[in-house]
Amino acid sequence: MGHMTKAHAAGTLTRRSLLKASALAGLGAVAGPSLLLGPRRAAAQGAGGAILQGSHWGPFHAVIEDGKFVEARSLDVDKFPTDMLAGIPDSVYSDARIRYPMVRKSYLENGPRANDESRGAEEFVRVSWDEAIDLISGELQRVKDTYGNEAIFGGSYGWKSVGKLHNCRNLLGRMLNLHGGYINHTGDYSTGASQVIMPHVVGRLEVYEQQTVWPVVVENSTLVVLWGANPMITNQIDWILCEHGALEGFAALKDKGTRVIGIDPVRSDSIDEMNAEWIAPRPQTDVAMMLGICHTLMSEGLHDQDFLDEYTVGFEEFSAYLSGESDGTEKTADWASAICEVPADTIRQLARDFAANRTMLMSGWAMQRMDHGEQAHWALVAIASMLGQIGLPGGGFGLSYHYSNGGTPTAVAPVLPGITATGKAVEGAAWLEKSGLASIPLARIADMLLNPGKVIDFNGDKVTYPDIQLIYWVGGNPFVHHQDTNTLTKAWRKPETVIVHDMYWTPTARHADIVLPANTSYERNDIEQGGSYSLRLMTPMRKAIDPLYESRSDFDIFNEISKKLGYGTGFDDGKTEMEWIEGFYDAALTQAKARRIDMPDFDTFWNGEQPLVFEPDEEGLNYVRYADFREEPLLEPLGTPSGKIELYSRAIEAMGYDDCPPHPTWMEPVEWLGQEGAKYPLHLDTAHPKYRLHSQLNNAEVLRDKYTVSGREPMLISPADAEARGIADGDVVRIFNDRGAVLAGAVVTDRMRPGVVRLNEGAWYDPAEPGVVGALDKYGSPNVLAIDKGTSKLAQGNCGHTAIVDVEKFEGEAPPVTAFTGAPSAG
Ligand SMILES: Nc1nc2c(c(=O)[nH]1)N[C@H]1C(S)=C(S)[C@@H](COP(=O)(O)OP(=O)(O)OC[C@H]3O[C@@H](n4cnc5c(=O)[nH]c(N)nc54)[C@H](O)[C@@H]3O)O[C@H]1N2
Ligand SMILES: Nc1nc2c(c(=O)[nH]1)N[C@H]1C(S)=C(S)[C@@H](COP(=O)(O)OP(=O)(O)OC[C@H]3O[C@@H](n4cnc5c(=O)[nH]c(N)nc54)[C@H](O)[C@@H]3O)O[C@H]1N2
Ligand SMILES: [Mo]
Repeated sequence: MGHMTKAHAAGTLTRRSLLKASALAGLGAVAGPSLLLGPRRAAAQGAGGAILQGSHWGPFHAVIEDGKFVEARSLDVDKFPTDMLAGIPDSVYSDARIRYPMVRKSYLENGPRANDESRGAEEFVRVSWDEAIDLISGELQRVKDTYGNEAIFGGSYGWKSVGKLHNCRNLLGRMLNLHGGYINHTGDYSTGASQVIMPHVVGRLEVYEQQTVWPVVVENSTLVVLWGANPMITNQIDWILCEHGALEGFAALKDKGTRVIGIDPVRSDSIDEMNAEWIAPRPQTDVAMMLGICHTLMSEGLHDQDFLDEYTVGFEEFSAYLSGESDGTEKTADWASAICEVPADTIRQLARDFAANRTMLMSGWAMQRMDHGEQAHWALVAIASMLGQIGLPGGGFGLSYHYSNGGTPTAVAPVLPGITATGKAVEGAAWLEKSGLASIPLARIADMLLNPGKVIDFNGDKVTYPDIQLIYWVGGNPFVHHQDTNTLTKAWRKPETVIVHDMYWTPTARHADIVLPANTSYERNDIEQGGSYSLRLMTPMRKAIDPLYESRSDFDIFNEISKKLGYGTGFDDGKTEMEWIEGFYDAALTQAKARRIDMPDFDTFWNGEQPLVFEPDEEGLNYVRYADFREEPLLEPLGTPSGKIELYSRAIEAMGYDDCPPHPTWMEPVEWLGQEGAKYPLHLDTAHPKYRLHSQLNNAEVLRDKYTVSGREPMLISPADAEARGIADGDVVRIFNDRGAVLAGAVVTDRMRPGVVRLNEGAWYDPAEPGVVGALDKYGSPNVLAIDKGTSKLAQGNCGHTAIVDVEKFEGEAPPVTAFTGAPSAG
């Protein structure tokens, strides 16, 4: 078959349906002027004018005028290019760009530990590259000699940039492994709770796996539920290159007129776009609502006992909990309603509708990014098990329809290898590579820094915190992504040295001792594949412009440090950038040959004007998740101890955790709106932003112009809550709780359930008094307000969505935002 022909159009998708979808107001996913509605542009300009590149936002042509990168122009293979492309050139040239190697003044003058309270506050001094490399290699050696490698934290979590070679996190790990090792992290902020509990429940990670594909959903599902998912927005990006296939899927679903229900305290862009029925539970109470649905299914005899008998274990224990036999409380719809504030009749009707239809329960991840977050997806699996549609076309549940375009049919394509942290090839998913001496659950980082030697529970194990003296961070932004910024500010003072590479003066870079300017992926050569599940695309990422100022690639920086430390060619294996890239391609080519997949030679690929496009075969087009297990439960058992879906887990029971019982259970979060004597009246929803990838592109002014209010991050609030506080649309407001306070700009909108305000994650922390614990954040980073607590002893995931707050109109003159102005000093 031909694998490099035109992009595959999923299922019943037609060009007409795309046009229709794109013309609809409110579809955040459909980009502006360049797309669909007008005549297509010529695919590529002449050589030098437009250079094929790639990003988390999709492949694009970097349009170069007079040596300047002026436009990231979408390609025809991308049917739903994102508005965020417009922010790419803008961010590259933004004032926030780090220009030179920089060292905090007193650190440079007095050495490690110098005046560490001024981290984040003090000015930086420019140094030469030679000085910077000397300083860092000397410091890595000193810390190793003095404290051992266990004192070096290289866990460095974050979204970096795409590219198989310039994978800065793996490059950091590679350098530190040469140097004897480091402390790594385990888990991530995305699915911290779910990725730990799902293996106990269904024997797989689940959250990062292919979904029943879109053509099958469109054809078979008669009811689709977006349960705490905003796929129109969150599918704009991919962990690797984005190909936006799920947006084609949703367009086809809409075209068909399939019924969609959205369960979310916010009427999201996706709910609007899909014309979905909106059900708005009180935040953090979905587990109770799910139990009410399970109870209704059971009491009305709508559950599939045959499925439960054959494919699950533990329904007996779980049903004893539903009936109240085990704990004295019957989990009726009325019981659930009192907690989640969705009318009991609605809960009962949902149960009946789920049972009467071929129902696909699509869940996002916010629900597990909160206290006791393990329970939500377990309870969802319980509903799906009782419905008995798991493994049927268009039925069951899916935990990745909103992420990296899950459900886009998997193409027949080779897998590109990439640079590894250990220097060894990685079996299976590359991000699961084990590297380093030990790992801590990453959302416990502040706790780790503050409490060396402390022992915590984690998924049946004990983890002892190391005593960290050196932090090395590349490709992540903890001063934005980690919960409770003020505690982090305190914790961050603890190590003797903090080193950061970034392209931009992020809040994290500002809190370092040594800051190095990385170049962007548009200033170096690389190669990448996309999407994560579909493997539909492969593209060269050809250097589009020369590195700005004195920026260098992380590869070159770590290579120099490694050489300085005496590791010779241990880091680069004696190969150049282009030799590495060609090597990755050739490995893919070898796989392709063995599988009879057409692929051109490297030169043809590298000089191509368009990405390679791979097509799915019949198997890919018809994939139904769990169909194999349903057909052959004995031959295709799940990876759980019983081989079946576990609605009761003996393994979890054996751990004996009070905050993670052995079956899906409602437990009150540490703080929530229904709490007796709740100290603050509003819940803070910190969902993912429409015009950013977390904090990336916050420094792009063209995008900020679309969403900021008075130059600040927008805070969405219901008309009732705004009126009660005398807040008008456009006002500067102060959002606060015991953990801190931020300014933001009010957007008064009926999209918000009363009692809930939204401030998106990823907003750059902008302290009015830099480095000071408790400083007012002038721009609006929600993590100043979110709690720093593990979801439970099982997963220790983050609780970014656990925060109650109050809001008031900010009186007086609001201090100007300075987060995006660049170095906090000359240079
Ligand atoms: N309250 C709350 N908090 C949350 C969330 C939430 O929902 N609510 N979501 C969480 C989730 S799911 C996630 S994944 C995290 C995201 O947290 P992060 O992954 O830390 O967020 P990013 O903004 O993507 O940070 C990536 C950083 O890497 C830099 N970078 C990019 N490419 C390169 C490179 O080649 N070299 C170097 N040296 N640097 C590079 C970018 O400039 C940027 O500063 O946030 C989490 N935090
Ligand atoms: N544009 C864009 N896309 C992204 C990202 C980005 O930063 N920008 N980040 C990517 C990453 S790393 C990740 S992990 C994923 C994140 O994917 P998700 O975690 O699924 O995304 P969120 O936006 O945090 O939350 C999804 C929806 O859940 C709702 N929600 C919040 N609390 C509750 C609740 O208590 N109950 C219910 N029922 N719903 C609730 C939110 O209002 C939101 O509409 O997105 C990815 N995609
Ligand atoms: Mo994430």
